Amino acid sequence: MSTTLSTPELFTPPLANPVQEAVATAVLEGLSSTPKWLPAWLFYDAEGSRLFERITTLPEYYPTRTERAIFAGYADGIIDTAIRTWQKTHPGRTGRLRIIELGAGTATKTGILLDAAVRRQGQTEYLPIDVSESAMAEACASMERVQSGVTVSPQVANYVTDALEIPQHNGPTMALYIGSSIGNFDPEEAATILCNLRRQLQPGDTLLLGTDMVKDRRKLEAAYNDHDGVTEAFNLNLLRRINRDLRSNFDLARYRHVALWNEDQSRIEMHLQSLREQTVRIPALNASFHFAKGETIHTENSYKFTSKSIASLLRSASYEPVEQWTDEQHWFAVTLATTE
Ligand code: AVI
Repeated sequence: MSTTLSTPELFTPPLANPVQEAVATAVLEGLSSTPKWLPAWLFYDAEGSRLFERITTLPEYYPTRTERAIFAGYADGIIDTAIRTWQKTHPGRTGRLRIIELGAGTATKTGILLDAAVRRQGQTEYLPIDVSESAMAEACASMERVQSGVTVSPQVANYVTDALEIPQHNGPTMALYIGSSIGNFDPEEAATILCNLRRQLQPGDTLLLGTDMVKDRRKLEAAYNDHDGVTEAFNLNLLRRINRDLRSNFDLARYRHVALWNEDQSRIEMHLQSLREQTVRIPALNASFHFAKGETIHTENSYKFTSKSIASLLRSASYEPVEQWTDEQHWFAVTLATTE
């Protein structure tokens, strides 16, 4: 007996674009695993990015405003320390500080540091590096609108998977990786990202790393279980995105958002839990996935740090911590580290 690929059961129409192809690969791998998981980058379609922006303004979600307050309080000191660190390895030399950023910055947070650099040295070069061309265009437009004295040179690149290529510079470079974005990667992936960046930096250059800190479980869990349900919508939107990109039929009402502190791993875990036994068909993968009642899809890790774990992550990627700034309650930390 022969089967033909044109039967409705077996024919899978091709996907329209490379992003959908990447979604298909990730979903096939994650939902075929035990336990099931999905990578956190899937959150960030247009709606997911909008929901994340809302999360950063929620009363329970303290990281964004705490980091912003640290920048507001210490920006001049941060810029000064970065310049002095470089001067130690380049005695007698001068040069303008250049700021690069992994991820497209936002005018509000990164702008505070750029303002301080402009106050200190005048015209300042800023190079944001982001995988999303549209996020970059938006960030550049808002940055140039509000920021005089800043020259923006954007680069589109995937700094997680690819080696970076940053242009040479005659003077100090400070690389920003802020917002506790590093916390969404497992420790080995986090070290790889920082190592890739390290290869592009020169002796005396610096990395400014923003990290959310370990704290009371209730405070942590509240930040990921907000009263208005925005984080719940952000988590569930991942299924809506898969439905759209892969023509599947996830019923969002049959899953619930779960966010819990895992003390052993020092991370908040987000999951989507199946409220009943069910099978979901994903036509673009020509596959079906079975869910037991109570089974979960692990959708995100958000690692939380201590000063000690920050130092050991930095050292594992060949950086040496220079100075750390934090808020009164030690909820968030901003650490400057050098390549030597
Ligand atoms: C982007 N990232 C640092 C956020 C975090 O806190 O891990 C993503 C997020 N997930 C749920 N709320 C916010």
